[in-house]
Amino acid sequence: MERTLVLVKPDGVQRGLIGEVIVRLERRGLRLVAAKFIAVSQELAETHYAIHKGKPFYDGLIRYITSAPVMAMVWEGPNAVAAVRQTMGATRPTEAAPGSLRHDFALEIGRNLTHASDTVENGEKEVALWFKSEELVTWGREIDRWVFEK
Ligand code: IDP
Ligand code: MG
Repeated sequence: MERTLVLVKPDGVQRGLIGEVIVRLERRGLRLVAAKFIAVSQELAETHYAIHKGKPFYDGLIRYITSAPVMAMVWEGPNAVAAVRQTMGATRPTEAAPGSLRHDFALEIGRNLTHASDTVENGEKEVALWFKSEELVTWGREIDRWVFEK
């Protein structure tokens, strides 16, 4: 089953939107695999956002993600990566589709509430970066056959 890393970033936590993010992912039919509420270390932030090193917004991004606790989660389901990116909306909130989280709750690209893995490959890497394998819960729900076709 495809897995993706989701972060409710510091602004989402401070604004009391952890529940809103979880509600939307649960309601979509995705299955929670792991969750932890943590203060992000400088080292974890730099590894997670290594691809953005050198960009003008990089220093601010590292300050943002380490500024207050985040809610880190792993969600799974068919096409989980694409489904979660769609539920979050485009990176720039003013370009996010109406009904998406970033459209409904954010205004600025540097305060866009959430992170979600952008490819299946990055999803696997990010899940391994943020969680130990023993923190990932393998389980099934009674309703899975009514949400997942196979
Ligand atoms: P994503 O979070 O939608 O995958 P990325 O392009 O991977 O977007 O950028 C990572 C994060 O860096 C964004 O979510 C946003 O918080 C921040 N970011 C990206 N571009 C800018 C910018 O131009 N100004 C400020 N922050 C930015
Ligand atoms: Mg990204």
